[in-house]
Amino acid sequence: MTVTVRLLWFSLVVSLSAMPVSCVRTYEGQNSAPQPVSVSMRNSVGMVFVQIPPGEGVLGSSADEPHRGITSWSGDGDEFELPRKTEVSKAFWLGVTEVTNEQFRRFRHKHRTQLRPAFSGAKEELTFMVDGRSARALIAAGYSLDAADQPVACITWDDAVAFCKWLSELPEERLAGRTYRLPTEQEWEYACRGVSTGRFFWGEAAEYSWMYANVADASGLAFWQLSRFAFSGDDGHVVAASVGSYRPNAYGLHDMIGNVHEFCGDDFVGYSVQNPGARLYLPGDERPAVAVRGGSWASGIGIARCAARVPLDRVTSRHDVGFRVVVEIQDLNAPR
Ligand SMILES: [Ca+2]
Repeated sequence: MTVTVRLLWFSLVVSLSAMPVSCVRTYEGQNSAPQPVSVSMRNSVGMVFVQIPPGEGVLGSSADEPHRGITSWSGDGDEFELPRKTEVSKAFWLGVTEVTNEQFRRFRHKHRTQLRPAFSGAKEELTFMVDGRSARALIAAGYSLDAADQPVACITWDDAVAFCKWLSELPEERLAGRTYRLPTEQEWEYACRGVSTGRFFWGEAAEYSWMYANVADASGLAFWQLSRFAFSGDDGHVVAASVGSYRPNAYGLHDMIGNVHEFCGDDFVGYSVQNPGARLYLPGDERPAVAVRGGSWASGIGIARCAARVPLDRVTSRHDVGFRVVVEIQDLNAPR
Protein backbone atom coordinates (compact mmCIF):
# COMPACT_ATOMS: atom_id res chain seq x y z
CA MET A 1 0.00 0.00 0.00
CA THR A 2 2.98 2.33 0.12
CA VAL A 3 2.24 3.68 -3.33
CA THR A 4 -1.41 4.29 -2.80
CA VAL A 5 -0.98 5.93 0.54
CA ARG A 6 0.81 8.83 -1.04
CA LEU A 7 -2.55 10.40 -0.57
CA LEU A 8 -3.96 12.08 -3.53
CA TRP A 9 -6.14 14.52 -1.88
CA PHE A 10 -6.75 16.81 0.87
CA SER A 11 -6.79 19.96 -0.93
CA LEU A 12 -6.21 18.01 -4.05
CA VAL A 13 -8.54 19.53 -6.50
CA VAL A 14 -9.51 19.02 -10.04
CA SER A 15 -11.00 21.32 -12.53
CA LEU A 16 -14.59 22.36 -12.25
CA SER A 17 -16.71 20.60 -14.77
CA ALA A 18 -20.33 20.63 -15.78
CA MET A 19 -22.87 21.09 -13.02
CA PRO A 20 -25.47 18.41 -12.48
CA VAL A 21 -29.00 19.43 -11.67
CA SER A 22 -30.22 16.51 -9.59
CA CYS A 23 -30.79 17.80 -6.11
CA VAL A 24 -33.83 18.04 -3.94
CA ARG A 25 -35.03 20.80 -1.65
CA THR A 26 -31.96 22.93 -1.69
CA TYR A 27 -31.49 26.58 -0.92
CA GLU A 28 -28.77 27.67 -3.26
CA GLY A 29 -30.10 31.14 -3.88
CA GLN A 30 -30.62 33.77 -1.27
CA ASN A 31 -33.71 34.13 0.93
CA SER A 32 -34.88 30.57 0.46
CA ALA A 33 -32.97 28.72 3.13
CA PRO A 34 -35.18 26.71 5.48
CA GLN A 35 -35.26 28.00 9.01
CA PRO A 36 -33.36 25.79 11.43
CA VAL A 37 -35.82 23.62 13.30
CA SER A 38 -33.45 22.16 15.85
CA VAL A 39 -33.56 22.63 19.61
CA SER A 40 -30.36 24.08 21.02
CA MET A 41 -28.43 23.60 24.25
CA ARG A 42 -25.38 25.35 25.77
CA ASN A 43 -22.92 23.50 27.99
CA SER A 44 -20.83 24.73 30.93
CA VAL A 45 -17.98 25.98 28.74
CA GLY A 46 -20.25 27.82 26.34
CA MET A 47 -20.37 25.28 23.52
CA VAL A 48 -23.73 25.26 21.74
CA PHE A 49 -25.38 22.10 20.38
CA VAL A 50 -28.43 21.44 18.26
CA GLN A 51 -30.55 18.35 18.24
CA ILE A 52 -30.39 16.52 14.92
CA PRO A 53 -33.68 14.71 14.34
CA PRO A 54 -33.86 11.03 13.47
CA GLY A 55 -34.81 10.02 9.97
CA GLU A 56 -33.77 8.41 6.75
CA GLY A 57 -31.09 9.84 4.53
CA VAL A 58 -28.71 9.14 1.70
CA LEU A 59 -24.95 8.95 2.09
CA GLY A 60 -22.31 8.92 -0.61
CA SER A 61 -22.56 10.37 -4.09
CA SER A 62 -24.30 9.50 -7.33
CA ALA A 63 -22.27 8.23 -10.24
CA ASP A 64 -22.53 11.52 -12.10
CA GLU A 65 -21.33 13.74 -9.27
CA PRO A 66 -18.23 15.63 -10.39
CA HIS A 67 -15.04 14.73 -8.49
CA ARG A 68 -16.62 11.83 -6.62
CA GLY A 69 -14.12 9.40 -5.19
CA ILE A 70 -11.32 11.89 -5.69
CA THR A 71 -9.53 10.58 -2.62
CA SER A 72 -9.95 6.89 -3.37
CA TRP A 73 -6.99 4.68 -4.11
CA SER A 74 -8.33 3.29 -7.32
CA GLY A 75 -10.17 6.31 -8.68
CA ASP A 76 -13.39 4.30 -8.47
CA GLY A 77 -15.96 6.63 -6.94
CA ASP A 78 -17.85 3.78 -5.32
CA GLU A 79 -14.81 2.69 -3.37
CA PHE A 80 -15.09 5.63 -0.97
CA GLU A 81 -18.42 7.25 -1.82
CA LEU A 82 -20.78 4.38 -2.56
CA PRO A 83 -24.32 5.80 -2.54
CA ARG A 84 -26.31 4.14 0.21
CA LYS A 85 -29.40 4.71 2.30
CA THR A 86 -29.06 5.32 5.98
CA GLU A 87 -31.38 5.57 8.93
CA VAL A 88 -30.73 7.49 12.11
CA SER A 89 -33.05 5.96 14.66
CA LYS A 90 -32.46 8.36 17.51
CA ALA A 91 -31.97 12.11 17.73
CA PHE A 92 -28.47 13.25 18.63
CA TRP A 93 -26.83 16.51 19.66
CA LEU A 94 -24.06 17.97 17.52
CA GLY A 95 -21.93 21.08 18.03
CA VAL A 96 -23.23 24.08 16.10
CA THR A 97 -19.65 25.04 15.32
CA GLU A 98 -16.22 23.52 15.21
CA VAL A 99 -14.36 23.53 18.53
CA THR A 100 -12.51 26.84 18.85
CA ASN A 101 -8.97 27.62 19.97
CA GLU A 102 -10.36 29.22 23.12
CA GLN A 103 -12.38 26.13 23.99
CA PHE A 104 -9.51 23.77 23.31
CA ARG A 105 -7.10 25.88 25.36
CA ARG A 106 -9.27 25.34 28.43
CA PHE A 107 -8.09 21.77 28.08
CA ARG A 108 -4.56 22.31 26.82
CA HIS A 109 -3.48 25.79 27.85
CA LYS A 110 -0.39 26.09 25.72
CA HIS A 111 -1.89 24.87 22.46
CA ARG A 112 -1.23 27.05 19.45
CA THR A 113 -2.80 26.65 16.02
CA GLN A 114 -0.21 27.82 13.54
CA LEU A 115 0.31 27.81 9.82
CA ARG A 116 2.88 25.23 8.91
CA PRO A 117 5.24 25.76 6.02
CA ALA A 118 5.17 22.10 5.05
CA PHE A 119 2.95 19.14 5.64
CA SER A 120 4.33 16.09 7.30
CA GLY A 121 5.02 13.47 4.68
CA ALA A 122 3.68 15.57 1.86
CA LYS A 123 5.44 16.43 -1.34
CA GLU A 124 4.76 19.57 -3.22
CA GLU A 125 4.05 17.73 -6.42
CA LEU A 126 1.08 16.11 -4.74
CA THR A 127 -0.94 19.15 -5.73
CA PHE A 128 -1.96 20.48 -2.37
CA MET A 129 -3.86 23.66 -2.73
CA VAL A 130 -1.70 25.05 0.03
CA ASP A 131 1.69 23.53 -0.53
CA GLY A 132 4.86 24.56 1.22
CA ARG A 133 5.35 27.67 -0.88
CA SER A 134 1.79 28.82 -0.35
CA ALA A 135 1.98 28.27 3.39
CA ARG A 136 5.24 30.20 3.64
CA ALA A 137 3.66 33.07 1.71
CA LEU A 138 0.65 33.07 4.05
CA ILE A 139 2.97 33.22 7.06
CA ALA A 140 4.98 36.05 5.52
CA ALA A 141 1.77 37.97 4.87
CA GLY A 142 0.87 37.75 8.55
CA TYR A 143 -2.10 35.40 8.46
CA SER A 144 -2.91 33.65 11.72
CA LEU A 145 -4.96 30.63 12.74
CA ASP A 146 -4.66 31.18 16.47
CA ALA A 147 -7.41 33.68 17.36
CA ALA A 148 -9.77 32.65 20.15
CA ASP A 149 -12.76 32.12 17.87
CA GLN A 150 -10.99 30.45 14.98
CA PRO A 151 -11.34 26.66 14.88
CA VAL A 152 -8.67 24.71 16.67
CA ALA A 153 -6.33 22.77 14.36
CA CYS A 154 -2.80 21.33 14.57
CA ILE A 155 -4.23 18.57 16.75
CA THR A 156 -4.36 14.82 16.20
CA TRP A 157 -7.37 12.52 16.41
CA ASP A 158 -6.01 11.35 19.74
CA ASP A 159 -5.96 14.97 20.95
CA ALA A 160 -9.59 15.43 19.89
CA VAL A 161 -10.62 12.28 21.74
CA ALA A 162 -8.69 13.44 24.81
CA PHE A 163 -10.55 16.76 24.68
CA CYS A 164 -13.87 14.88 24.68
CA LYS A 165 -12.76 12.86 27.69
CA TRP A 166 -11.65 15.98 29.56
CA LEU A 167 -14.93 17.73 28.79
CA SER A 168 -16.96 14.71 29.89
CA GLU A 169 -15.17 14.71 33.24
CA LEU A 170 -15.78 18.36 34.13
CA PRO A 171 -17.88 18.43 37.31
CA GLU A 172 -20.64 20.52 35.72
CA GLU A 173 -20.90 18.16 32.78
CA ARG A 174 -20.95 15.06 34.96
CA LEU A 175 -23.67 16.59 37.08
CA ALA A 176 -25.71 17.27 33.95
CA GLY A 177 -25.19 13.72 32.71
CA ARG A 178 -23.40 14.83 29.55
CA THR A 179 -20.64 12.89 27.85
CA TYR A 180 -18.79 13.87 24.69
CA ARG A 181 -17.37 12.07 21.69
CA LEU A 182 -16.56 12.59 18.03
CA PRO A 183 -19.40 12.05 15.55
CA THR A 184 -19.43 8.91 13.46
CA GLU A 185 -19.15 9.39 9.73
CA GLN A 186 -22.80 8.43 9.38
CA GLU A 187 -23.83 11.10 11.87
CA TRP A 188 -21.53 13.66 10.32
CA GLU A 189 -22.80 13.28 6.75
CA TYR A 190 -26.45 12.92 7.78
CA ALA A 191 -26.16 16.15 9.78
CA CYS A 192 -24.14 17.94 7.10
CA ARG A 193 -26.64 17.22 4.35
CA GLY A 194 -29.73 18.26 6.22
CA VAL A 195 -32.16 18.32 3.32
CA SER A 196 -29.63 17.97 0.53
CA THR A 197 -28.78 14.92 -1.50
CA GLY A 198 -26.41 16.88 -3.70
CA ARG A 199 -22.81 17.97 -3.69
CA PHE A 200 -23.18 20.66 -1.06
CA PHE A 201 -25.66 21.21 1.75
CA TRP A 202 -26.97 24.27 -0.06
CA GLY A 203 -27.44 22.45 -3.36
CA GLU A 204 -25.36 21.90 -6.45
CA ALA A 205 -24.09 25.35 -7.37
CA ALA A 206 -20.44 25.80 -6.44
CA GLU A 207 -20.68 29.51 -7.20
CA TYR A 208 -22.82 30.05 -4.07
CA SER A 209 -20.14 28.67 -1.77
CA TRP A 210 -19.17 32.16 -0.60
CA MET A 211 -22.44 32.42 1.36
CA TYR A 212 -22.16 29.08 3.12
CA ALA A 213 -18.55 28.00 3.40
CA ASN A 214 -15.00 29.22 3.85
CA VAL A 215 -13.16 27.35 1.11
CA ALA A 216 -10.27 27.98 -1.23
CA ASP A 217 -11.56 30.62 -3.57
CA ALA A 218 -10.83 34.05 -4.98
CA SER A 219 -9.79 35.44 -1.59
CA GLY A 220 -6.65 33.40 -1.66
CA LEU A 221 -5.78 33.50 -5.31
CA ALA A 222 -2.54 35.32 -4.60
CA PHE A 223 -1.42 32.36 -2.51
CA TRP A 224 -2.85 29.24 -4.09
CA GLN A 225 -0.39 27.48 -6.29
CA LEU A 226 -3.22 25.79 -8.13
CA SER A 227 -5.65 28.60 -8.59
CA ARG A 228 -7.45 26.97 -11.50
CA PHE A 229 -8.88 24.42 -9.07
CA ALA A 230 -10.39 26.86 -6.60
CA PHE A 231 -14.03 27.79 -6.13
CA SER A 232 -15.01 30.76 -8.25
CA GLY A 233 -16.60 32.87 -5.52
CA ASP A 234 -15.07 35.11 -2.86
CA ASP A 235 -15.96 34.30 0.74
CA GLY A 236 -13.65 36.97 2.16
CA HIS A 237 -11.31 34.69 4.10
CA VAL A 238 -7.95 33.37 3.00
CA VAL A 239 -7.35 31.14 6.03
CA ALA A 240 -9.67 29.87 8.78
CA ALA A 241 -12.52 32.24 9.68
CA SER A 242 -14.13 32.74 13.08
CA VAL A 243 -16.49 29.82 13.56
CA GLY A 244 -20.08 30.55 12.58
CA SER A 245 -19.18 33.25 10.07
CA TYR A 246 -21.26 31.72 7.28
CA ARG A 247 -24.89 30.75 6.83
CA PRO A 248 -25.90 27.54 8.56
CA ASN A 249 -27.39 24.43 7.03
CA ALA A 250 -30.97 23.25 7.58
CA TYR A 251 -30.19 22.08 11.12
CA GLY A 252 -28.48 25.30 12.13
CA LEU A 253 -24.97 23.88 11.84
CA HIS A 254 -22.23 26.23 10.64
CA ASP A 255 -19.13 25.39 8.62
CA MET A 256 -20.01 21.76 7.91
CA ILE A 257 -18.35 22.51 4.57
CA GLY A 258 -15.08 24.44 4.74
CA ASN A 259 -13.13 26.24 7.47
CA VAL A 260 -11.37 23.11 8.81
CA HIS A 261 -11.67 19.43 7.98
CA GLU A 262 -13.38 17.60 10.85
CA PHE A 263 -12.29 14.35 12.45
CA CYS A 264 -14.86 11.57 12.72
CA GLY A 265 -14.70 9.00 15.46
CA ASP A 266 -15.01 5.66 13.72
CA ASP A 267 -12.68 3.55 11.59
CA PHE A 268 -12.41 4.48 7.91
CA VAL A 269 -14.22 1.84 5.88
CA GLY A 270 -13.96 1.33 2.14
CA TYR A 271 -16.68 -0.03 -0.13
CA SER A 272 -14.73 -1.79 -2.84
CA VAL A 273 -16.54 -4.65 -4.52
CA GLN A 274 -13.66 -7.00 -3.85
CA ASN A 275 -13.32 -6.16 -0.20
CA PRO A 276 -16.36 -4.31 1.15
CA GLY A 277 -16.03 -2.95 4.63
CA ALA A 278 -12.24 -3.04 4.51
CA ARG A 279 -10.48 -0.84 7.00
CA LEU A 280 -7.55 1.23 5.86
CA TYR A 281 -4.19 1.38 7.58
CA LEU A 282 -1.80 4.24 7.00
CA PRO A 283 1.89 4.49 7.84
CA GLY A 284 2.62 5.91 11.25
CA ASP A 285 -0.22 4.31 13.16
CA GLU A 286 -1.11 0.70 13.79
CA ARG A 287 -4.78 1.52 14.12
CA PRO A 288 -7.19 1.87 11.20
CA ALA A 289 -7.36 5.29 9.59
CA VAL A 290 -10.18 7.67 10.39
CA ALA A 291 -12.00 10.08 8.13
CA VAL A 292 -11.80 13.83 8.07
CA ARG A 293 -14.81 15.41 6.42
CA GLY A 294 -16.08 18.64 4.94
CA GLY A 295 -12.95 20.19 3.46
CA SER A 296 -11.24 23.30 4.74
CA TRP A 297 -10.27 26.87 3.92
CA ALA A 298 -7.57 25.28 1.77
CA SER A 299 -9.86 22.92 -0.14
CA GLY A 300 -11.17 23.19 -3.65
CA ILE A 301 -14.36 21.77 -5.07
CA GLY A 302 -13.31 18.12 -5.14
CA ILE A 303 -12.79 17.84 -1.40
CA ALA A 304 -15.31 20.33 -0.02
CA ARG A 305 -18.38 18.19 -0.81
CA CYS A 306 -20.82 16.46 1.54
CA ALA A 307 -19.75 13.02 0.36
CA ALA A 308 -15.98 13.52 0.15
CA ARG A 309 -14.00 11.39 2.60
CA VAL A 310 -10.34 11.85 3.36
CA PRO A 311 -8.53 9.14 5.32
CA LEU A 312 -6.02 10.23 7.92
CA ASP A 313 -4.08 8.37 10.56
CA ARG A 314 -4.75 9.16 14.19
CA VAL A 315 -1.36 10.59 15.05
CA THR A 316 -0.99 13.24 12.35
CA SER A 317 -1.92 16.86 12.94
CA ARG A 318 -2.49 19.43 10.22
CA HIS A 319 -3.16 23.12 10.26
CA ASP A 320 -6.41 22.61 8.39
CA VAL A 321 -7.91 19.73 10.40
CA GLY A 322 -10.03 20.25 13.53
CA PHE A 323 -13.24 18.77 14.88
CA ARG A 324 -16.69 19.25 16.38
CA VAL A 325 -18.30 17.03 18.98
CA VAL A 326 -21.44 15.10 19.80
CA VAL A 327 -22.86 15.26 23.31
CA GLU A 328 -24.82 12.38 24.74
CA ILE A 329 -27.22 13.43 27.46
CA GLN A 330 -28.16 10.90 30.06
CA ASP A 331 -31.68 11.03 31.39
CA LEU A 332 -30.91 11.49 35.08
CA ASN A 333 -34.51 10.70 35.98
CA ALA A 334 -34.48 7.36 34.20
CA PRO A 335 -34.47 4.25 36.40
CA ARG A 336 -31.02 2.73 36.75
CA1 LIG B 1 -11.93 31.21 1.82
